[in-house]
Amino acid sequence: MFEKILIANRGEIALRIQRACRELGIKTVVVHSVADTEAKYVKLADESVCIGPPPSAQSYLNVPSIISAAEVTDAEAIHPGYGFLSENAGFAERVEKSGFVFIGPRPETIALMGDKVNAKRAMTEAGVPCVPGSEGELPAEPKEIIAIARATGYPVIVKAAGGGGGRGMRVVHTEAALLNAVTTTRAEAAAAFGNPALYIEKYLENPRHIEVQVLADAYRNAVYLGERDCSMQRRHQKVIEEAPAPKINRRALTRVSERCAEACRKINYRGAGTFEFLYENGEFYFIEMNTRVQVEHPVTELVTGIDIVQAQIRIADGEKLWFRQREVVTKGHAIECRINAEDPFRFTPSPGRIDTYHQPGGPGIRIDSHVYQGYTVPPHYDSLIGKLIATGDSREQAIKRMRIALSEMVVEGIKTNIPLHQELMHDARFLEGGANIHYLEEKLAAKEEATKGKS
Ligand code: MV4
Repeated sequence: MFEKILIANRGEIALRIQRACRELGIKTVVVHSVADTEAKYVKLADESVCIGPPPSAQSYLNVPSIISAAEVTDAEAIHPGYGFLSENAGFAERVEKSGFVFIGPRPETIALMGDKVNAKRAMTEAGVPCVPGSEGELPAEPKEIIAIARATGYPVIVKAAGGGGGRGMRVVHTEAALLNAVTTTRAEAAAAFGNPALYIEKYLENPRHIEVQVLADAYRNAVYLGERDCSMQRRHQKVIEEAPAPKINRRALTRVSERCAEACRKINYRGAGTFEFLYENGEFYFIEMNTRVQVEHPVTELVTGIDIVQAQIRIADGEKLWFRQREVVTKGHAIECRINAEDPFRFTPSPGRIDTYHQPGGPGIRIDSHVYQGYTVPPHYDSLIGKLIATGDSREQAIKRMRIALSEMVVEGIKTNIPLHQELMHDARFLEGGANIHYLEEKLAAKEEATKGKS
């Protein structure tokens, strides 16, 4: 096993990776920006290296500094966490060319999935059902584009091959609006991603966002660890995630999950991965694959008992998968509330000093957070200050425990979205289960309308 791993990330996931390393008996090196010098997880690490000023571009995205830090500390492997360089194929390649192990898939796999047209083609070939639409990249010829959209059927969505996660896409309702939408999206894609390639899909009006977690080793063994429902989101930021997904077509889910594991074997996938699907009318449609550990991985860990971060490390170390698909049994229910330093209903960031902090606890409560009383949330990064995760034998029990935990939790000095979570844990549509990706935004818009002029 590795003796020392460098963690190329910050915040709660840097601490989460550090804990996985500790349990595996691996020493840790944390790289950090000037803004994170006083962070507790930096002091907890065996070693730390300051790699630059607060802006991410000069620190957490600074590839030469990170590689140098690995060299001077004699780290053997680099864990990229999520965000930052985690899905940057060029970084993964530099890591490996410099003689370190990248804890994640092969650079070619990251590049393949980063191009959404190629990713869809690979998944179609591997038998994973995709959203109907253009076969591959859109041609330049207007007549052909019109024919493709017509064959797909309106409404359609025009997406950038280099996009993903909600960037670079446009919904088109009529043929009259098509070519302008294509021109605009193409220009945006060229500017934002350096890749003007586009594709078209049937626009699904009211889907849920369901994702399948997989683990694959370097020897074409692959398993799926069940699904997560991530539909409760606002502006492509997930707010609540849960496992298993309530009110789902279980037979369709099992079938699609098996296809995901099979696709991993086919493309020689390695490490942890997530297949993102839209789910509508009992059917799953692949949209994208994420090649990193995800923020919401704990809900899967809690229903399967499998430590996904440790699994990533063991797989990167060359270990063969140590369990089979039939040994993956999910039990109970888990719900995660993302706790953000932000105004709970206006969503403006609220960095600053946490003057008072009390963490909840008790049966079925897990908190993944790097913050503490007296900690200052820096303004330079995303607003996630922790994840509150509740488990129970049933969804109802998990919700009850989440309500209690939220009521116990005290964060003063900055604003957090805890009040939003408290409201959602009593929201009739959430309690019913199975709300779609638009539900939260519609609820917030209705609330905004109702309070207009009152404040
Ligand atoms: C879609 C869609 C409807 N139909 N594709 C947004 C993020 C990116 N990963 C894909 N996205 C969508 N693709 C088709 N064919 C609706 C969305 C979408 C969405 C998807 C998942 C979670 C939240 C979302 C919010 C708005 C739109």
